[in-house]
This record gives sequence, C-alpha cells and structure tokens, in this order.
Amino acid sequence: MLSILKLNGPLVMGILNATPDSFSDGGQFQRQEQALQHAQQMIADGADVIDIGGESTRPGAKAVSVDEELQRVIPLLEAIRELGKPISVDTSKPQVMQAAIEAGASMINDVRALTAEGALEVVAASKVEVCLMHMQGQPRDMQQQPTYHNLVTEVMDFLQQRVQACADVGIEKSRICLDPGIGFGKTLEHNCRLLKELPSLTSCGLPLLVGVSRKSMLGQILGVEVDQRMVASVAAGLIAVAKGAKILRVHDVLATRQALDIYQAIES
Ligand code: 7PJ
Repeated sequence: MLSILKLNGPLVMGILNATPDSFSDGGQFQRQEQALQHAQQMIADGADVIDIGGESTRPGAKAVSVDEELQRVIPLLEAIRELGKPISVDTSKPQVMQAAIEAGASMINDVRALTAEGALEVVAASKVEVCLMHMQGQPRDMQQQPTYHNLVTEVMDFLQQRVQACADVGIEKSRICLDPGIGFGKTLEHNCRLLKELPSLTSCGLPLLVGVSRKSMLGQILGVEVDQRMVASVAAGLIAVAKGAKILRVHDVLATRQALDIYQAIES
C-alpha cells in the first residue's frame, strides 16, 4: 500500500467527486471515463493524492445508500489505482471503507471521524491511513446556528478524543492525520479563527489536512460565486500551509502546486 503520510509535504490532494451531478449526463460509463480523465489531469498538474468521494457532504445534501456509494466509488478507484498515485476515499460508511481498503485505497478520509458503528474496527483491521475531521452536527443541519464556547479547544478536544478512540482499537498515531473541518458546522468567523489558530492544532503532533478550496467562507468574504474562487482558494490554502498544514485538499491542483512550489523555494 502506498503511504500518504510518509510523503514529504506540503502535499496536494486533488478532489475527485464521484457524484452524478459532478460530471455531465451520459450514464455511468461515460461519467467514469470523464472522472478518470480528470484524475489524470490532476496528476499531470502535480497532485500527490487523489481523493474520491461518492457522497456529497454539502450543507443540506441528501444521504446516499451504501450500494449507490459503492457503485460510484469502487470501479473508479480500481481504474485510478493504475495511475500509480495514492488514493484516499472520502466516506463515512464502514462498508465503503472495507471495499475501498480491499481495492487498494491508501487513506480513509472521514468527515465523521470514524464515528459510524463499525468504522473504527474496519480501519483497525487494515493498514490504511485515516483523516479524522471535526464537524459540528450533520450536513443537513450543521450550518443552522453553529455555536461554540471555545472553538479551538472544542475542535482540539474532539479530535483528541477520536485519536484516543483509534488508539483503543489499535490504530497507530503514525496512520492518522487531523482536519479542523472548515465549513462543517462553522460560521465565517469560526472558519477564520480556526485558520488563524491552526498552529495550536499542530500541538497534537499529528499532520494536519485542510480543505478550504472553493468553500462558502471565501464567497462570504469576497462576494463571488463558486466558479470564481480559485485565487481565494490558493491564498487560503497557502496560509494554511504557512501555519502548519501538511496536506491541502483542493479542486485547482495546478494553481495550488505552483503556489506551494514558490513557498518551498523561499522556505528551503
Ligand atoms: C472536506 C472533506 C474537508 C476533509 C469535504 C467541500 C465539501 N474532507 N470533504 N476535509 N470537505 N478531510 O469540498 O466543499 O474540508 S466535501
């Protein structure tokens, strides 16, 4: 299995949505062909990892059945595996995790931090790496008045509890990265504060993954639609790396790679 966390950072994780609305009509086969081409392009553009997701976790998104998610993700994973880059799978379902692990995924990227029943055990029984993300609430209601007494402490405490839950079933720390979950049960102010205070999240000693690409916080600041957020995404991602993030989960791989190459040229 290819490791992601052992790679030298900063790393670019290219987002590959395996949801039917992400690619134009044409049916399952044509969609898969388009998705594969998109993955190839992201690798050519400098992606270190491809993150395949078959469940939309946008605010208000509908749930997807296990069978549907398996159909969206696994054939695509098998095709993309041949491109030779490590693959992470964005899922919260233990059955999808199990199939993804068997199909050669390197990382389970779970916005629910392995809280689904059986998820910890599936990961523990494998050698796969995992991203534990913080979310307040669930996608359907998470943006309805998110509140925190002490945002950074609560996010840290939650992630630390999940790291402990992993330890309890035998998932080693060396297999874990953490993510503050930008936009998941957070207001603009919360998102800004988490990014500003990102260095305090590195105190766990585990690598950080940040996903801010095209997110609504950027639209709220700039008043631009989702297709006009590339510069903002690169800027926010670069700040995250400067504050300690090791992996950026992004749509715009080439622009992000260029920004990080400049960063590294200056820092090294
Ligand atoms: C994230 C994610 C994120 C991790 C999504 C979107 C929403 N996984 N999956 N971190 N976001 N680890 O990309 O806008 O921030 S889906």
